[in-house]
Amino acid sequence: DGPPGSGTAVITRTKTQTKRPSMYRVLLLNDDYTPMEFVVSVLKKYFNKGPEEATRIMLHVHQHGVGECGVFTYEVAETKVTQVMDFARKNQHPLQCIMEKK
Ligand code: TYC
Repeated sequence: DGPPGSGTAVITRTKTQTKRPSMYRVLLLNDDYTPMEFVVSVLKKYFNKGPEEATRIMLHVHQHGVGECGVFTYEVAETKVTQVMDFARKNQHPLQCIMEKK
């Protein structure tokens, strides 16, 4: 409570703890037309994967329909999706890149 008889309340403590940000998976989707080498190049260029990891992820997407490129905060995930979609469109490939909340 505040000063006696004032009819006011005083906030004595605000929340100090910082919340951890929500994390988002960035996924690649399979299609029948995007060349395998192009998908590998995307994983190297935008997700900092080496050649072996990039190939492993690409083959997983090719065989299972979808695969994870990485997990990021919202803004970073959104930027990756935009960059990959712009790069695919520029090269006239139908590759789809999406994000989903973990
Ligand atoms: N399925 C494609 C092919 O056979 C390769 C491919 C892999 C395409 C992964 C998209 O996200 C993808 N050329």
